[in-house]
Amino acid sequence: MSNKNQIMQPALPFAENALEPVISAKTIGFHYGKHHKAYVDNLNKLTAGTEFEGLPLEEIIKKTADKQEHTGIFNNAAQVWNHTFFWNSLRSNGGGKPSEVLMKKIEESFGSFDDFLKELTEAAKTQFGSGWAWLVLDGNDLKVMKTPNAETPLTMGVTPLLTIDVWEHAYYLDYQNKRPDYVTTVLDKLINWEFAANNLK
Ligand code: MN3
Repeated sequence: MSNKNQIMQPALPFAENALEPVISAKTIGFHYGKHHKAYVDNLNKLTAGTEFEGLPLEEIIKKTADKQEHTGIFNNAAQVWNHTFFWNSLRSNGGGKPSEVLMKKIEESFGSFDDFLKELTEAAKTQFGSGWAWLVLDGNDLKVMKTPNAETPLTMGVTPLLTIDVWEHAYYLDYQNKRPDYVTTVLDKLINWEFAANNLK
């Protein structure tokens, strides 16, 4: 059952096994096929017949942020958006260094690329419980942020450039409790700097 008013789950931008061995096909299968899909399905159930049915995803997120009576819709909508953004933040044979324009911006904002990596890694490691680590553009400066649960920089007046999902479901099958190993390996091998650079424009 589907109709034109429903939010669709975008296709993965890579094959389920494309990120191996850093993230297994099994993890991607559950994460995209069960977790991400459940947020899409729940969102469509919760918005059916409401003022939010048929609105673009970003609009649903912005209209329900910080509204206690719409927490359920916000959480599912933001998680749909955050996950799609996360898939695009990754690629096989990613990692390495960003291209010139983004690199220059990173050096201006953080001092050096290594200092930036340190700060992003620290944010991802220390986000208490479930959440996300982000690189965002705030005015003219790049910043590292972390958000709990479904919270998203999209509602905070900044432009997200890339994200890392640090909910346990993102890494537990492959890394168990070793979140730091997951984070450093993803940054080293999978981060899609081209995607981040394109979000700068
Ligand atoms: Mn997730």
